[in-house]
Amino acid sequence: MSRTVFRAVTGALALVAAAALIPLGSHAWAAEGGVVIGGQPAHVKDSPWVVALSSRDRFGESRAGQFCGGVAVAPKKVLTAAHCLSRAALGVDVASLRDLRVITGRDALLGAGGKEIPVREAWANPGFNPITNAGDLAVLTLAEALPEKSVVPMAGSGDAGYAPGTEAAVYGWGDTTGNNDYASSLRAAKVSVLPDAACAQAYSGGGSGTYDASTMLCAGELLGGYDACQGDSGGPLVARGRLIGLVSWGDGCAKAGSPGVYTRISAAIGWMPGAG
Ligand code: 4AZ
Repeated sequence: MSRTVFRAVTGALALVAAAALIPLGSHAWAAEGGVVIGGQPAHVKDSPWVVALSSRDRFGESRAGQFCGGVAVAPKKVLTAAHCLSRAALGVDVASLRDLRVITGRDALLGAGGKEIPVREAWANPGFNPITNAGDLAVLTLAEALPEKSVVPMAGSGDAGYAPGTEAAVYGWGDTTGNNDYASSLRAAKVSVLPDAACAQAYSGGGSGTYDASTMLCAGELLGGYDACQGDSGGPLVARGRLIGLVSWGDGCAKAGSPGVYTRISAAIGWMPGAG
């Protein structure tokens, strides 16, 4: 298993599974900021398509079972990262999870608002490569439809949102410091879409993964400080009102010279099941 996949695992799972895996403390983390790193509180009333993935069986009650993010792109369809559903992340096969749910309409994980909707079907891209991280996308079919206003449109290829320099926002309940300080309430950070060369240079193969501009998207800040982190995986990167990426991987969080890598939505629209 790659280190990157392990980084998708939340602290709660780390308690369950640490014995068999690389200790989190072995990684040199960036240690500043807040979401997501460098972020601020965000509210599902403004971004109703952001959801949390939950399994209390696997990850415990303390954070309502949250272990990854997700994003609604149709009333019954939520996208997340394939690595979130991997055996490496869950400790079991996703098919055997009895309580996989999407938490919608709730900022604070332990708050009362919103809904928890069971996942009726989970499809993880069988082509996901945990070594290079290519193809990091999964599609969840919900047991109950979300309101039409709770979905975000996907940005097709050619959408202006993919242009380097575009301001985007990444959302999640993940680690806010790189030290396992998980957010209890939704946060978002502004990041810039970066030139593919920034990630190609940072991730040329080896350690964390291999950047592939045709299926991945590079975002962050060249000086670091603003980024997604562990627990944010699968969550949305949105620019100009459209979904351009899913939080996927990176070397640590918010480090200068190590931008965040996202699944490029335009590259997956053609092959993801049930598009539309
Ligand atoms: C993760 O493990 C993860 N800084 C997400 C994003 C990044 C690194 C790790 C990018 O969920």
